[in-house]
Amino acid sequence: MTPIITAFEASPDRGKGQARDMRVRWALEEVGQPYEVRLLSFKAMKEPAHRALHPFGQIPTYEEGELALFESGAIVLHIAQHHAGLLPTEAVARSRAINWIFAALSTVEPPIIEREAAWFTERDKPWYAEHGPMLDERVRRRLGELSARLGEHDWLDGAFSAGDLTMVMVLRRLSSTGLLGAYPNLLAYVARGEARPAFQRAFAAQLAVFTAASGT
Ligand code: GTB
Repeated sequence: MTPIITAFEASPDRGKGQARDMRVRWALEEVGQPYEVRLLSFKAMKEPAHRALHPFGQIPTYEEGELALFESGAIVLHIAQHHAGLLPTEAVARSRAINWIFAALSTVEPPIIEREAAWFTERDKPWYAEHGPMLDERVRRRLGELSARLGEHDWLDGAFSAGDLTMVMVLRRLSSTGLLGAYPNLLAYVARGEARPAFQRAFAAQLAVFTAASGT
């Protein structure tokens, strides 16, 4: 059965691979699973039909027969668990790879999102002069720790896994900030992820949505 995912009809990043359907597209491409995409406007995302799938009225969702999922991490994990290629088969190594999915989403991503949200909503407020550097520092702390663990390895724990896919997507959120620049091994890690043919296909598919909508 071909899964159906949802994505932005008009992504604010103009299809540059930041919206979270990109994680799902990349995972599907890695395992060679074809998929369909239902594009949604911001209005449609908040309507009852979509909220029945996604209680928070967001993208991405994933439908496969009777199954409907609505968290990008859960969707990536589902894909990785049901197809070969994104998780080791050996149980201990598999659990460690899953551990990295959660580390990306629960430990590394939150300070990145908090920093970005504050920049969008508070940067003209008087307190931002103190708050902004503090949020930068929280991100740097996590990047330093991650950089130390990655060292000179290509991937976080052996072969490329769903943990790396999720971590690379989380780190890409910093692309426009310059914060990754202090960690050459993390920059190289993100570049290695982006160089994977499956990433390239997913990125092209997401960009094509914007290109088609804008007629460019
Ligand atoms: N925890 C959920 C998950 O991981 O699936 C979070 C899902 C989420 O944040 N979805 C966002 C959404 O639907 C899109 S991805 N937002 C619309 C809304 O809440 O009304 C977040 C996102 C959006 C846009 C950019 N961008 O343009 O750079 C980057 C990331």
